[in-house]
This record gives sequence, structure tokens and C-alpha cells, in this order.
Amino acid sequence: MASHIPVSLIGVPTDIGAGHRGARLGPEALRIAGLPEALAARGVDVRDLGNLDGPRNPWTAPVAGYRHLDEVVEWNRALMEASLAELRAGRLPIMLGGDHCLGIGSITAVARWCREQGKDLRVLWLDAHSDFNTSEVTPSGNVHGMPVACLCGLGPDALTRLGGDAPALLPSQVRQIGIRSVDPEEKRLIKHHRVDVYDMRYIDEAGMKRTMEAALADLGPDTHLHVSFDVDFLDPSIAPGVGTTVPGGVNYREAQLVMEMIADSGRMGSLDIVELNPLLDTHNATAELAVDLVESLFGKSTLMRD
Ligand code: 4U7
Ligand code: MN
Ligand code: MN
Ligand code: MN
Repeated sequence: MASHIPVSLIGVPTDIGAGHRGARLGPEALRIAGLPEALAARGVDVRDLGNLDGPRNPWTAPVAGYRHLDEVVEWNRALMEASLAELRAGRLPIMLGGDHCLGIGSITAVARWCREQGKDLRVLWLDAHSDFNTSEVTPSGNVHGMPVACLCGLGPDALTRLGGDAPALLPSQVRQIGIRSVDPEEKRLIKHHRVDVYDMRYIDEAGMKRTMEAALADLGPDTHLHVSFDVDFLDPSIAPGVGTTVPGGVNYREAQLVMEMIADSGRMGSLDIVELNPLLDTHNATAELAVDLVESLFGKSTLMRD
């Protein structure tokens, strides 16, 4: 069995950046679906740190293009500190979301740590959405539609400078996979900043194998791979438990291949599992599927390759 660096689970029970409430229940649903036990069964030394604490969701309208900005900042600051502590302790943090605004804190921590270590960073953004909106162009004000822009320096100082320096990331460090819903002005920004997007059309034409080969090309020996897994990446027919379903997503076999190829790269150093909304799920099936895919990320093969 492959050896793994030790893992720390960090629950972040909030839907502060989302347009539906319920992602705050994601961490418990993932635990009940057996995530800690599944990792332990892979031979992983796993420590569940429990849940972070933070402000409640006031469920108010956007102010100057942002909903709940102060609360979003507070949750992300707590997560950044918790993740950075685990990385510095030589552990692989898995953030159990929570909505995707938490990618800001999670990835800011990883970017800081990579800078400390002199490592290159690449982010795989598995999502139906590009999450590259800004307060000027967002149709919703929901910050879960803005984390990639914030990480690339477009956003309020309180989020872009969470780790001190801005930007945390360059667009050239990001690969987005599974994209099929981008707002019109967001598309303009994505093109302007040259984010590398492997959308569903690309996946249809090239197939998932070639898509992942491209997304994982040119990893250096010292590249830290961060995987940000928004569950709406998956087709809603297999993953109904998300607030923002978009038809035409990644199917079960494609998703397994994505995870297996990431595992084969041997480079994953941190992971987010976000946007799972157990209130919209059917008998926790989406959480169980997420756990199944995480097992593949940690080297469980459905084929005869162990
Ligand atoms: B997720 C949206 F308008 N683009 O900004 C927005 F379509 O983290 C959706 O990927 C964002 O789930 C989805 O509100 C954010 C919308
Ligand atoms: Mn997302
Ligand atoms: Mn999404
Ligand atoms: Mn969503």
C-alpha cells in the first residue's frame, strides 16, 4: 500500500458564502459517510480536528456587491490559520466544507506555506463554475462565486490580503476542470486573466484522460498540488446534494479517473471538499460518493493496480 503523509480533517460548518443554506452541515455528513474510517483503511494516519467555530449566517442581502463579507472574512481567517498550522506540522489538511468561499482561506494558507518552503503550487479547481466573479459583476453577491478571483488578487483587501501578500496565486497556477456555468462578465475576466479552463466541451472532445494529462503536465518534483473539489463538478444525476446543480457534469467513471490520475501524480498536498448540502441530498448518497472519490485520491484503485 502506498505510504501517505498524515492527514488532518478540518470541518468548517458554514454556508456563509452560498446562495442556499445547508452546506454548514457538510462536515457532519462527510463524517457520517465514513470519511475518517475510509482514510484509515487506506493506511492513512488521520486526525479529525473537529469543526472550526465562526459567526452565524445572518442571511442578509448583498452590500456593495457582497453578502456577509465580514463573516466570510472571519471564517476564512480562522481556516487559514488552522490549515497553515497543519501544513507546518507536516500534515495534509483536508477541509470539510462548507461552501466554496472557504477556498480563499484554505488556498491562501497553502500558498503561504509553499512560499515558506520554496515549493511551486498548482491548484486543480474541480467545479461546474469558474468562481471568478467580483463585486462589480457578480449576479448574486455570494462570495462562493468569487474565490478564484480573490486568490488572484481581484477582490476586497480583507480577502485578497488574508495571508499578507496579494495575490496568493497567479492565474497560471490554476487549472479548472468540469466548467459549464460561467456568467457573462465572469467569462470576460477569465479570458482576460488567461485562466486555464478545461470545460465540459473540452472533456467531451479530448476525453478525461487527455484532459487530466494536460492539467497535470509539467509538475516539478517539488510541486505542491492543491485539489479544490466542489461537489457540483459531478453530474447532478449522481450528486444531487448541492445547491447549484448544473446539468451535463462529470460522470462516475470520469470522476474516478480524475481522482486516480491525481493520486498517480503523487503530488497532492492539500484538499478541499466543498458545497455538499445534505438538506438537498438523498440519503447521504452525495456524501458517500464524495468519500468514494476521496478513497481514489488516496490510491484506492477500482482496477487491478494495487
Ligand atoms: B460555487 C454564480 F451566478 N456564478 O456567482 C454566482 F451562477 O462555489 C454561481 O462554484 C456561483 O458553487 C457558484 O452566484 C459557486 C451564479
Ligand atoms: Mn465552486
Ligand atoms: Mn460550483
Ligand atoms: Mn455551489
